[in-house]
Amino acid sequence: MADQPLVGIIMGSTSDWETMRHAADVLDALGVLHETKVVSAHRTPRRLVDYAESAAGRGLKVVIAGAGGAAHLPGMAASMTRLPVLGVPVESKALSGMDSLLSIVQMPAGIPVGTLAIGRAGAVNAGLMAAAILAVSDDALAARLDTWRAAQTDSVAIDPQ
Ligand code: RP5
Repeated sequence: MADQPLVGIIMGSTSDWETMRHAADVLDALGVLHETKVVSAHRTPRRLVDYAESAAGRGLKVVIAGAGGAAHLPGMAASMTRLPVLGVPVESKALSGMDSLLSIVQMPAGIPVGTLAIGRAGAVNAGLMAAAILAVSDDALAARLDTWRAAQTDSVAIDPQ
């Protein structure tokens, strides 16, 4: 279907949106349909189960999950779907996102989460990586991604001042 979201962006709280919107922005720029939802591993566990268990069947191809602090959302989502899950550690106030990073990256063997950088860079790169995954089987998207990357290269000034 033409309006079928291919990427699901989930986050533990509305407070994560300021970070996770960068993943959505990248997907918008690349013309990748996506949906955004607040799904908390701790505050809305049943919503998480419903989301993860239905994700593949609803036509999603990649899940991007962002959370901060005791960031169990990406790993728990990955435990309930075979879709690739990209984890974004949101920068926390108390520990600057180190808690989020370590919570997401140290998955046990058998349930992978592709963990990105803390904060905005991680969200941007999660969007780009989701697009790259989809581009493996979508030539038009691959061309758009190549164009996006070339524009980024062209935008880098050689003069530092
Ligand atoms: C996590 O707790 C969320 O992912 C968020 O990063 C953090 C704080 O949430 P709020 O208290 O701002 O809702 O579950």
